[in-house]
Amino acid sequence: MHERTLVILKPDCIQRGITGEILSRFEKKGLKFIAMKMIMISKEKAEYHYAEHKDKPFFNELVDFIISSPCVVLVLEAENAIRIARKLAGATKVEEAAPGTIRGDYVIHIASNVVHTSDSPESAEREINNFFSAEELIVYKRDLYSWIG
Ligand code: 3AN
Repeated sequence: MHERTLVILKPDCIQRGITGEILSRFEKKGLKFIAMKMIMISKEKAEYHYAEHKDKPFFNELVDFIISSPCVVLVLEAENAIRIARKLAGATKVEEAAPGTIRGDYVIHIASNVVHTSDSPESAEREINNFFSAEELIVYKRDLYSWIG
């Protein structure tokens, strides 16, 4: 059973003009894009998305940042999509993010770290439903990937 994960290209990604480069990393890996759109995230959706961090000292900063400018939100599908997308994103702590990962290559501060990726199947489902309706998740076949769909 293929797994789905939510990825957000955060405001700093769009502001820096590296959206194409970052999308390309997920695309070249072979993850299947089943939904993608550019949006201004509402405060309400941002607070719901980051609900697990609501008691952290950086919560307000986190919400204010994600609503500050457009984001690209996408849903990727593959076997183990959640862990694969997190590997591509790299470690949260910038000094631990390996070169070759998105954060390893593009991030110097934790508060401006280019991408979000879901951390568990439960989070992925909640996060996908926060940004996409069922009709927006497109079911299609990829001929070149006939063995995985
Ligand atoms: P990840 O995005 O790697 O799953 P989480 O879930 O631990 O990381 O944190 C969510 C987001 O909160 C991070 N991507 C980062 O933008 C932000 N964040 C985490 N820790 C801090 C911190 N100490 N200061 C500012 N922002 C932080």
